[in-house]
Amino acid sequence: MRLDVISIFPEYLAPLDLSLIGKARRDGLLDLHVHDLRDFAHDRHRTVDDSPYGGGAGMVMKAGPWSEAIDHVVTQGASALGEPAAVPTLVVPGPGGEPFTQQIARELADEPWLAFACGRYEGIDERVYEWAGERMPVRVLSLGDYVLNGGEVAVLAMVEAVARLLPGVIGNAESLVEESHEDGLLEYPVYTKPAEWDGRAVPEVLLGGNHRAIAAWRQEQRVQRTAARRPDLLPPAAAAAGLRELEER
Ligand code: 6GU
Repeated sequence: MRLDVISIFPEYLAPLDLSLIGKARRDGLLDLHVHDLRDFAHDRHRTVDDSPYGGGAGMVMKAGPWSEAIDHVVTQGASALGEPAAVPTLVVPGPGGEPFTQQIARELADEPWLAFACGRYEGIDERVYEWAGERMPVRVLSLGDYVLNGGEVAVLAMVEAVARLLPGVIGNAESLVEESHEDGLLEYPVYTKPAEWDGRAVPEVLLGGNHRAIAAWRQEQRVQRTAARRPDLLPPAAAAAGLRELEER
């Protein structure tokens, strides 16, 4: 998979050299390119922002540098892929986007080429979204209902969520299946040695070898935990039943 990231803080993406993502890059599974938006601003101060039409607080990112940067990414990427007509899916992280979920991570993991546009300040001139949308698929995606200073941290999260789904990135593919959000429930609690720690015992069922009993216990724990922490993930009746059971303990 090819990944391009455009940012005014390219150094913010340095963690993508580390851990599993760094290894995936060195193994040739991920071809990641980070671009400095300011390279596409042509005045002496390399200006990428200006005051908003209509007034208001903060600054808005200018359309010109963004269209040039995206054009550069498209041209360079298409040539590197040997497909002159190829375009990336453009992902624009922002608090006003569609919620980024495991389902969307799976969809993005099926794409051969993603480009991320990291906005800062009050956002990017709206005409960039229109212009890009006439040339490539565009997805505006949010990590959740809170505000970050820019898209860079969101890109770190999204790239990690997507890259770990690519074949070969995670050694043990089974660990991908039994995970929170893969089937709509949160993960069950896990324990390791010692069997007693701080006067706290590991649940008895896990110490015996009854695999059916263990699977049943884990599934019940997943429902309980989802009802307690994320009732929004359950059908209303299941959420209510799960909570009743919790209260009865
Ligand atoms: Cl994706 N970007 C920014 N700037 N803030 C956010 C976000 C994204 N998701 C939640 N808050």
